[in-house]
Amino acid sequence: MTSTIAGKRYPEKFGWRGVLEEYREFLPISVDSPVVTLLEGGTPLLPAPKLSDRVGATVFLKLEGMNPTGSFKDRGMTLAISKAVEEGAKAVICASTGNTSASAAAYAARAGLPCAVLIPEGHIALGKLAQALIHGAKVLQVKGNFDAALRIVRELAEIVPVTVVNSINPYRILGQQTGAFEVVDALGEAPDVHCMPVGNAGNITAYWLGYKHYLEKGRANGLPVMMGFQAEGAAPIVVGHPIADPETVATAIRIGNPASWEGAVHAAEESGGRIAAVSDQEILAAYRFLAREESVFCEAASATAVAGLIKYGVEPGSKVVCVLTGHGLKDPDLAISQIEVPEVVEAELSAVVDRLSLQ
Ligand code: AN7
Repeated sequence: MTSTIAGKRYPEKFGWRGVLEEYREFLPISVDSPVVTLLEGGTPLLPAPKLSDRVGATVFLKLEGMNPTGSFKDRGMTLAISKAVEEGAKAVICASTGNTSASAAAYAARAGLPCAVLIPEGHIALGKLAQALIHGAKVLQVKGNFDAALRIVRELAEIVPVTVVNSINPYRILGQQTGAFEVVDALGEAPDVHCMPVGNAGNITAYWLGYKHYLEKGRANGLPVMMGFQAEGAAPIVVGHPIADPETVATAIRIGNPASWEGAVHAAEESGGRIAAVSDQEILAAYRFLAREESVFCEAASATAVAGLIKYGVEPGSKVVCVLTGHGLKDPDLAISQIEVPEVVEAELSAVVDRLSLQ
């Protein structure tokens, strides 16, 4: 038996083939469409026993940090870049709080396309900047926030021939639906409650679309209640108007005017869920809890999903999925700020024995 990846034949036991090949029938690609893939998706759905005990439910963590560039963005980027190639794009561009730029840079490099990136000066995690740069993107730091950078990207695309790969590109959302497909495939049914962070609101829009799409196709027998969480200082959807100066420790979701605002509101309303806010303190507490109790090192933005679950709770016994959108290693500075810096000792057995209370 063989299977196809990006137009080439591989042995069946090669394994996971990336989201476009695995979910081809649910996505807008034809047999002739080019497939630019880094074998994204197929991420673990990890049971979380301590968190389950804490909230009185059965909780699973969707580890999106296990994607090729360390975040969920790869699911949408494989489709957006594949389509850009199919449509003869000459270059791609995005504004980003970090993860979109890392993913765009990697997939553009794979496709041999130039990639430009606008980031808010001084407000992206160093690991993400390193990724965009090492994959060869042309990076500009804008003296403003994400919303300003996205506005410039939209305006630029009107006057130069460049394909925007932010989630205003519909292929990004369509590709990100595959996260919902995988959750249902892993559980054998839709969860009761789905918790996730909300920044530019593309991902909650995509998951809701994906759950509904799978139900329509007869692959699921129900729909979850969608719970989206914003950081208190960057919670435009919760307060009901754009925020001019969003601020939060979770820099990935430091966004004041989300592009998919309507999509998030629709997902919450139609599913009987809500969009709610959590404080930076609550986010950091969830971030430490996940690392210490569940051995999952995720981004602060990702921990927002769990902070919201802990704060707002669920019906006892519910089956809950929290999407942990990005890997903690992207921002080691934040992790270090949350712990005590290791003590320095002499290179002698006695000095080490004295300091470690192991006896
Ligand atoms: C780890 O990279 O917006 O609500 O420019 O990196 O779909 O925006 C990142 C967003 C959650 C929010 N978790 O998702 C970008 C960017 C992480 C993220 C979100 C982001 P959306």
